[in-house]
Amino acid sequence: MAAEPPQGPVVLSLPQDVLDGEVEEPITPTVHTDWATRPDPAAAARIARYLAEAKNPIIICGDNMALSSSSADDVAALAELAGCPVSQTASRQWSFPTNHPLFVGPLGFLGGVRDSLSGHDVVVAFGCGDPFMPLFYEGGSPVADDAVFIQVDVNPWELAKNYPVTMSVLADTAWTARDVREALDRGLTSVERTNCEQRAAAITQSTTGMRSKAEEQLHSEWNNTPISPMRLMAEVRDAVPADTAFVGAGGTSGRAPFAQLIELTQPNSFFEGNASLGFPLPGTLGVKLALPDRPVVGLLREGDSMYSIQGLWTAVKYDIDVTYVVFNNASYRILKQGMVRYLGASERKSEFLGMNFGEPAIDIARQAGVWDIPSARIDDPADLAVALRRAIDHKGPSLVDVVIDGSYGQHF
Ligand SMILES: Cc1ncc(C[n+]2csc(CCOP(=O)(O)OP(=O)(O)O)c2C)c(N)n1
Ligand SMILES: [Mg+2]
Repeated sequence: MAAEPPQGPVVLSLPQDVLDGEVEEPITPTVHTDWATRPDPAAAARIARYLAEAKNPIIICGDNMALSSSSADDVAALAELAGCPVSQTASRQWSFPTNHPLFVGPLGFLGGVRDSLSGHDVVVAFGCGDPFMPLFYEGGSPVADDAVFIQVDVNPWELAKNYPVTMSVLADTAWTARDVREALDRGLTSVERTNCEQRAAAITQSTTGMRSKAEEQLHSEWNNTPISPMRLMAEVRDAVPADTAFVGAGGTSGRAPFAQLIELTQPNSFFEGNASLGFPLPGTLGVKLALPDRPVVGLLREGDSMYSIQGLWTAVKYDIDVTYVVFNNASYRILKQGMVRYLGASERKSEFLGMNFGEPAIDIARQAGVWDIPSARIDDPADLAVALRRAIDHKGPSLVDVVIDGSYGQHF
């Protein structure tokens, strides 16, 4: 059961008398089910037809793509032929190369999913589980009523469950992307092929523009004090080795800079864990244990870190070689943004109650110092590069706690 989709933790609960009992049982080896299934050719051909006739299609990637190692390449090849932008659900890991010219970034998070999908007449979700998880209820489906919505997943649990779908396909995401691409290639008329090529060129132009806008923003905020989250993310980007896996994205302050600046080029490079507080700090240790040959960097946030601060002890106890960078905005910033989004900016007439940490400061570097983890608290942008370099070079756990600009209106 644990080895079949969706995989993940399984709890076996045994009563005490069973635990105390003795049995004579032969131990039989485990045989893992080969679960990768190819889609029905008719289903693949139908998806291909929808894509061929679409005016403005979009592909959404999700966690379950990670269960088939070639999904990212296969979905990319399909998107290139179909002239399709590729987005990503707000989820635990990202399964598409973020430097791909057709990658347009993740779906809206604080309730902006409908905005992200507006104008798209064909939406194909690959391995997304529940594809839409906005923080705030948006009412109904974010897919337009007259749009085609197709779910493809290896796990049937969320297929056709919460939103009206045109098609739902239970199959391996890599196989499906490959078969749909082949069917599309066979079936495209020359006019359709030209439309696809023109769309791909237009999307590439737009994502190139988005990237240079991000670089401009970075440039304009470079010398800001307090430190701009854009600068911190860029310094992280420039300091880490190319095969680094990231855990967390530095909370609300880091989320947009992460999407704009960090290039994830291989699978298993990002584990967001954005939903439940307390995951990224110990999660970084878990990812390092699972990927011992890769550098692992936890992009923490200070509020979240306080939910599982004892993970620092575990890091020292087992000498786990990870680097932590804390996006310390001294606040529960997401709660401020959530209130503004929910009630509207005009409703905000007083201070945000209980959302600024104030004194005593949440000083994660001092927390790390308790167990002699090499750590630094940085508030001068000029000190960032050296501190990050030192932390990354250190063998064993290390931490850089960065005091950043926590103003709530930007970087989301
Ligand atoms: C276990 C748990 N408790 C409470 C929440 C509600 N919650 C979500 S985000 C947040 C504040 C996060 O603050 P911080 O980690 O500093 O990140 P920031 O928003 O400042 O980037 C809270 C209290 C939650 N998601 N999970
Ligand atoms: Mg915070």
